[in-house]
Formats: sequence, structure tokens, C-alpha cells
Amino acid sequence: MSFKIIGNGLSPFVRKTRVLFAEKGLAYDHEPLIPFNVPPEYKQKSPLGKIPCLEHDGRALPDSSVICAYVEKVQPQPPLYPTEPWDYAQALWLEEWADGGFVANAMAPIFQERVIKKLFRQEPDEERLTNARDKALPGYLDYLEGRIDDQTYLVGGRFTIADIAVASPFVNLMHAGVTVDAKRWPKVAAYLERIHSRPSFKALIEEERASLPK
Ligand SMILES: N[C@@H](CCC(=O)N[C@@H](CS)C(=O)NCC(=O)O)C(=O)O
Repeated sequence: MSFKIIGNGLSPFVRKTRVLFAEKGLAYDHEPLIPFNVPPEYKQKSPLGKIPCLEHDGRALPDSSVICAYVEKVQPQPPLYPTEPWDYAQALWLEEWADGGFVANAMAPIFQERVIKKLFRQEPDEERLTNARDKALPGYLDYLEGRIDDQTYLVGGRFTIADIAVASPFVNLMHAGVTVDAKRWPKVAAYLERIHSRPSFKALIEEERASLPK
């Protein structure tokens, strides 16, 4: 079995797939494609032109959620999706909450203004940054604080795709210098510290930090 994950490691969606691979103990090659002006050949593999895309034994599969669900079937151990139907649905919902809401409305604007623009030596749009950090982000953190309750993991008492998908974009916030206020959101802050210290996340966070300008 040969796997290749295509996409720059700073993408929360690429990180999501890489963490899943690490948790499953699966080896893969990594091609860190940047998703701007992608070559036409890449669109043959990922028709929306987005990262990540997985190559498995010569076949291409786009989209982090699709990739993760597929790899779960290819390599079921250790299981990273709940089996109980309600828990399964909750895990998928939290994955969508992260991918479709939190990333789009809070993480991406902050990361783009603070990190991407710095990489391209552009001036940040302070109003966009402030809106995302001070207006959008708190609502997402309030929701998460309620979901964590007293649990170690988000769903079903064990580490799942929900934890991978939710914790991944918080790494981007860390890179952007935005941390969770532990006084206001104590459960989220402790939860993230716990999840980000897993070897799967820790190794990638260190690799990414080394790639960013100081
Ligand atoms: N639903 C997709 C979202 C992927 C996505 O939006 N990736 C971004 C990078 S973080 C991208 O490729 N953007 C380039 C574009 O939208 O053209 C997934 O989960 O893989």
C-alpha cells in the first residue's frame, strides 16, 4: 500500500489527514503543494483545486473528510470513528462545525491576516483580523466550552475524528499568536493542551513551527 498526501502542512485540512495517518500508524509520502495557482494536472486529481488530496496506489482522492473516512475503512485500527449511531453522527457534526464554520469564519481570516500576509510581505487588514478574533471566535469557543463539559474527548469517551478536526485549526491560531483565554474558556484551553500534546499533533506542530519565519 502506498500513500501520498498532497498539500501544504499549514492547511488545517492537510494537518487533519496527517494526524489521522499518524494515529493509525500509517506511513505516507508528503508533497507540500501550496494551493494558489495550482497546475492544471493537479485539478485532474482534486477538481476543486483544493488541498489536501490523497494518492493511494495511483488513485487520487480529494477532501479531508472524504480522505479520513476512506482511510478508516482501509485501516480500521485503531478506530477513529464512533460505532454507536448517535456518537457517530455527533463526531461528523463536530467535524463539519470545524471545517465548515470555525475554519471559514474565525480561523482562516485570522491566519490569513497574521501569518499568510506576513509570508507574502503584505500588510494585514486589521479590521478583518479584529472582527474574526473578537467577534466571531468567542462564539465558537463558547459552543466548544459547552460541548467539552467534563469530558476528556469530544465524543464517546475516546479520541475520534471529532478531536482531530476540531483541534487542527487551533494549531493555526497558535501559529497566528492567538491563544484561548483559560480564564474565560478553561475547558477548551485544557482540552486543546491535552490534544495538541499527543505525539501525532506534537510532531506536526514542531515541523510547522520550524517552517515559519520567526
Ligand atoms: N472541504 C475541503 C476544504 C479544503 C480547503 O478549503 N483547503 C484550502 C486550504 S486550507 C484550499 O485548498 N484553498 C484553495 C482554494 O480554495 O482554491 C477539505 O476538507 O479538504
